[in-house]
Amino acid sequence: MTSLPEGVRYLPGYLHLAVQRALVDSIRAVVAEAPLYTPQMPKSGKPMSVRMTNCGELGWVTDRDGGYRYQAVHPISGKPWPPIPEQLLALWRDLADFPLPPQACLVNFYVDTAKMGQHQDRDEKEFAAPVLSVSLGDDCLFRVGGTKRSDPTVSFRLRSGDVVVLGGESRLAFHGVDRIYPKTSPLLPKGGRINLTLRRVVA
Ligand code: MD3
Ligand code: FE
Repeated sequence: MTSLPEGVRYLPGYLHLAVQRALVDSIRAVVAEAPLYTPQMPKSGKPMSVRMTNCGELGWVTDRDGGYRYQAVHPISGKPWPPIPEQLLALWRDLADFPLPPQACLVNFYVDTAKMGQHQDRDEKEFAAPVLSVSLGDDCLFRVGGTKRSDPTVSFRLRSGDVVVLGGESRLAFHGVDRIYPKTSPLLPKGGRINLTLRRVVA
């Protein structure tokens, strides 16, 4: 496979540096309210290498006993997630082509050695809404396939400021992050990569 699945809108360099910096400030404020935690895989309890938090009325969480799910509160503090920053709501209005606002924003933080295995995003009930992804900080090698795990895959680099809108067929495509390229962006002083995904969870 040489091209992206149907329904992917890949917008390299969509966010200017000043906007990326402002977003990092907003995410720092989110993380101050709702600290990054280490999610666990369902059943095995194996820790993920990516740390996570959320903003919005719902957040995606996972732990050994509860598995993958959306919930209204932080799994450790028990407090409601902070609101989604206005810049992200505006980005959704501009790009999502969906009449309702996002309900969840998952914040993924990757250290140099972190990765995310191939998976589908299917814990939402609303598949008509796209997933909107924002990358900040170091580059990563991203890999996407088809709607079956055995489908061929294509790899590409995601860079700071890139936005991807996943609609149509691609909404249920297998995808994952194979590696981070350390020190490829000066945006985060201590390095690493942040990925934000805006989602509609229930109709
Ligand atoms: C899906 N995050 O949180 S989002 C996730 O970079 C997740 O942290 C990844 O997968 C991350 O569930 C990827 C960006 C993305 C880009 C292109 C895709 C997701 C895609 C193409 C098809 C399907
Ligand atoms: Fe995903």
